[in-house]
Amino acid sequence: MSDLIRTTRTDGLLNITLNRPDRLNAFTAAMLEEFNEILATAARDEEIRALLLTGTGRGFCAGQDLNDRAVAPGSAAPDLGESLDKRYNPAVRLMRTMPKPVVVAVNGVAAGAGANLALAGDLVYAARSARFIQSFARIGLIPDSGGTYFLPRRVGMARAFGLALLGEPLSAEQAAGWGLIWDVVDDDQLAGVATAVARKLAAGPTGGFARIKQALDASTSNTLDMQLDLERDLQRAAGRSNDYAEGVAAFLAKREAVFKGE
Ligand code: T3D
Repeated sequence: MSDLIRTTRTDGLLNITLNRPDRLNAFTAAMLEEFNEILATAARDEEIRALLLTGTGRGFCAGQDLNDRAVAPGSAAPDLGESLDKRYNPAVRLMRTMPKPVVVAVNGVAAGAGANLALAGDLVYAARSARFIQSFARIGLIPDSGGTYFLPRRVGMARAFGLALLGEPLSAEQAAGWGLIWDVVDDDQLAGVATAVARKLAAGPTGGFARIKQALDASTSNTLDMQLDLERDLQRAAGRSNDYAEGVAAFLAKREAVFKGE
C-alpha cells in the first residue's frame, strides 16, 4: 500500500484518508485501484462495522488527475469509458452495496468524481468552507461516478441541470439546505463530529444498518408494492437477529444496548 491513501482501524471503524494534498487528493489510476481494494476488503471484513472517508489538506478530492489525461497532438484519446468501468464505477458500487454505513467528511473542495464519490456515502458531513463542484462540463464531460443518478434524486431535476451544466461551486451550506448532504459543521469541528458519528455507527446494529441501506436504495426504483414486500422480508430477518433481541432487552431493562453486529 502507498502513502496516497491512509487507513487506520479503531474498534469496528475503518478510517480512510485520501492523502495527496498538493493535488487536492485527485485520483491517479493506481490510487483509485488502491481505494477500491481497501473498499472491497472492508466490505468483506466482518470486524469492520463502519467506514469514515475524508481527505488531507484543503481539498477532499478533485476527481480524476488531469495530468494523466493530457493528450499529445496526434496521439489517441484516452478511453474514459474504460476508466469508469475499471475504477470509478466499482468504487461507487462498492460504497453503495457495502453492508455497513459509510460516513464521508468532506473537509474541503470536492470536484468532479471527487464530489460524486462523496455523494456515494451514506451520511455526508461537510466543513463549512467546503464546496461541491460538478466540474465535468468545464472540460466537456458529463457528471460520472453516479452524478447523473444521485443529483436528480437528491436535489430535483432543475437543480441537477444547473449544477451539471454550469459547473459552479455549491457551498456546503447550500448543499445541506438542498438535501444533497446530511449536514454542515464548522471546519474545526468536522473531524470530531464525523468521527463521533462513525464510531457510534460502528458500535450499532450492523445488520439493521445494512437492511436500512438496502431498503432505501431499492426504493428509488421500486413500486410501493415492491417496497412493502421488501420491508416485510428485511424486517422478518431483522426480527430474528441477536441485535434486535438485545435492543428490546436493553429498552425493557432501561440500559444501553450492546450490539454485536451480525
Ligand atoms: O478521466 C477519466 O478517467 C474519466 C473520469 C473522470 C472523472 C473526473 O473527475 S473528471 C473532472 C476532473 N476534475 C476537475 O476537472 C477539477 C479540476 N480542478 C479544479 O477545477 C480546481 O483545482 C478546483 C476547483 C477543484 C480547486 O480550485 P483551487 O483554485 O482551490 O485550487 P487549484 O489551484 O486549482 O488547485 C491546487 C493544485 O491542485 C493545482 O496545482 P499547482 O498549480 O499548485 O501545481 C492544481 O493544478 C492541482 N489540481 C487540482 N485539481 C486537479 C489538479 N491536478 C490534477 N488534476 C486535478 N483534477
